Amino acid sequence: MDSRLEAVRDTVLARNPGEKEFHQAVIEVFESLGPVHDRHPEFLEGAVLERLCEPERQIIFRVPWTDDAGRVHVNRGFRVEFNSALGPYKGGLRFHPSVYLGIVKFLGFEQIFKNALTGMPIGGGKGGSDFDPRGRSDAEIMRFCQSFMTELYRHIGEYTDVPAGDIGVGGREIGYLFGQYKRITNRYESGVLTGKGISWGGSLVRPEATGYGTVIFAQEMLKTRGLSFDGQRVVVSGSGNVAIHAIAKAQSLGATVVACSDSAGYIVDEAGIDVALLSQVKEVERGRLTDYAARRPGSNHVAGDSVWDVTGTVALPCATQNELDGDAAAKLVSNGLIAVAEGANMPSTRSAVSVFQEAGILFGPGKAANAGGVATSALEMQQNASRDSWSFEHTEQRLTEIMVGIYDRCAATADEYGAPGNYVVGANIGGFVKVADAMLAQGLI
Ligand code: NDP
Ligand code: 2IT
Repeated sequence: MDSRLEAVRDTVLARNPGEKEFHQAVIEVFESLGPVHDRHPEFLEGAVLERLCEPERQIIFRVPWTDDAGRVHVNRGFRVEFNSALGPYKGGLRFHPSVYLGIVKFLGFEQIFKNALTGMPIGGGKGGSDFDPRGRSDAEIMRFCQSFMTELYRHIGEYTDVPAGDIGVGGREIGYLFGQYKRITNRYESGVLTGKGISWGGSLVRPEATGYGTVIFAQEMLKTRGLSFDGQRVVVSGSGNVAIHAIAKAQSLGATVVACSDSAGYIVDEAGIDVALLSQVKEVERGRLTDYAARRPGSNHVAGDSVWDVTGTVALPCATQNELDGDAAAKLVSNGLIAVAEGANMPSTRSAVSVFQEAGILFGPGKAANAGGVATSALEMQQNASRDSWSFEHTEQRLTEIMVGIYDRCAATADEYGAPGNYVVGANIGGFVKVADAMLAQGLI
């Protein structure tokens, strides 16, 4: 890391003790930014990095709710409004027992650069709760969401902060959250949340957008080697929103997706994952991958072990942070890997990224490769602002253009800074310069 940035890094680490995922995300970005500060000394003089690492506002609140037996539970809610240089804070809500401030801040920090790369007018934020939705009834989910929004509503708005989904938050949760916001404020403010249902202000393609976008980004990388998805053997982690649509898109382009996972294990299906069955099991029935294996002849379920043990030419990590470490990366490389595109946020550890880069693997970092979700959220905001709704074809075309644009920006920026093919450098510098310029233009805020 550039020595001028080390002191800033040390201060950030000391001011935010115990937040290891936030530290990791900050260090990973700082490692790319030395050359930028040679060209732009005004960023150092304006203390842009110091300001960027300190969220504009952090909200932590109590979320009390009752289960179906009438027992009272208390969870913790978060919304970190990280940076509004480019637009209202924008980013998802995550409901998962692992959520604490360090996770929300890593996600919010990544979101600043990701959102800048989309070229859309959106700042960066993230939120969530340590609530565990697993095994909860719809009525329990609804009461939790209503309680969560009863505090959150005063901090958000279409021009202020626009949450959406992430792990554990999908269309059902956004519905309950929107209903409570409307009830408290007496406003039908469509643009306050994205990921809404299609009949009440949502956008076509938003459910598919992150997974589709990840595959589009991977396809652009493959083209540089004269390759496409046709004939690739793809391994995917996760089996939620991002994973399911990444699998569908990769297979529509001629790949065979032979494996996907959840937190209990993975399935191998050499004939190619049956997306309709996977969606039925995971999205409709909210079941487990063992249910898929039981109903799909020729597939098998492996409990416990890592999905990265499965041989593939393309890997799409679409589950969670730090799910792919250096050992897994080395195994994938020795098994013939060509490309990795991150559908999840920071799924590869720093040592995994080094292994991929040293082996010459095409590597698309999450803040670029998974930006299709938030970009389509911005398209949802556009439709809401103009009280319009676009066709699937038009919206998908816009998504494709945005993803190719993000790829081109990452590739061109990597070239410009003397690191051709290094999309980590391209994404970090491309996102940072845009936000830094806007921050300086807006004065000391
Ligand atoms: P879902 O809740 O729909 O699915 C999450 C999947 O990841 C599930 O298969 C889940 O398994 C698995 N998973 C979650 N946590 C863990 C864990 N600690 N260990 C192992 N597996 C885990 O979430 P999404 O698909 O929306 O999100 C997946 C990733 O994509 C996240 O990193 C998210 O931040 C990122 N992302 C999401 C976007 C979106 O639009 N939804 C946009 C951009 C990025 P199980 O069911 O067993 O918990
Ligand atoms: O990580 C992400 O980009 C998301 N979870 C989507 C955010 C959004 O506002 O659509």
